[in-house]
Amino acid sequence: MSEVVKSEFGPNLWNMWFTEFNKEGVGLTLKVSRVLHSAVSDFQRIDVIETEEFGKALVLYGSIMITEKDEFVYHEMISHVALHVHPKPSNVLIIGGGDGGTLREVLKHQRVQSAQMVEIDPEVVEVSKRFFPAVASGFGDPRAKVIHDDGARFVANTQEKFDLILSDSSDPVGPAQVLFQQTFYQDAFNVLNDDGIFVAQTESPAFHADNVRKIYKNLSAVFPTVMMYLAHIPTYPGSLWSFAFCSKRYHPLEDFRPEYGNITGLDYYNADIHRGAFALPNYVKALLL
Ligand code: SPD
Repeated sequence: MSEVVKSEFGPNLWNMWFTEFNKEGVGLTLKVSRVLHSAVSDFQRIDVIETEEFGKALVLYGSIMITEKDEFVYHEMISHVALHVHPKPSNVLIIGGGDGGTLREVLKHQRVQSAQMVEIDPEVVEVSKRFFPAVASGFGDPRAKVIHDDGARFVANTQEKFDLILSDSSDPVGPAQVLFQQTFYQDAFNVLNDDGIFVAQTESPAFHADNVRKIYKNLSAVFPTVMMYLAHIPTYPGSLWSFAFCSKRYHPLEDFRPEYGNITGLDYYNADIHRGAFALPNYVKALLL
């Protein structure tokens, strides 16, 4: 006799799909096997879904922040590029990054003595610890410190100086909007040491061309060196994601030192990727003119 297995989630869920609308008329659709968490924090809507192809995904404000399958690309690329250029990145500041993935990568470098993460939304940190322990693995490191504050307010007020600032924000809607403005970039510049580096995630050149243009204009008004680099992230809009390397002194290619890292076990970043990531297609170069 066969047994009917009842799903506690109901029969329809097995045909459930999540669509992130990337821009008018375009979206990424993933088949969902379970909804694990849905809440509205003081700052945003937070969802954790389990997808068939990419494993668990953290969705903030309707936009995918990480998936288990491809988070390594983003987190390795926002962290290791600058960490292989700066000779002494002792004091690192992460703005946003509540899931902990950037913190995890930064802490792989033994030259980092302190890594502070300023995340506005404590619920994102809690959700990541609960559902993404492999991403949140750096929170227990004695060099890590988590501050719950607005990142823009923090850099405007802190008396501390940093060697490296990584702006691991969500998209420029909702609470993260301010992290793409010139005022924030100027405040970040001011709290960097004289040879400091600032790296920011700068959205999709394919789908957010106007945003990308504005962001680079704002950055170039502040930093003497601003160079875009790219990474392939399957679940981000357009699958092609951009980052800005902004610096007071160092050049991302001339001052690149593969030996600074002395780390193994990365799944995306390597010396060839470091160099190749700064090669831009012509339509992307045109956004920066
Ligand atoms: N559209 C997605 C942009 C997300 C950038 N931040 C991701 C945070 C991961 N730590």
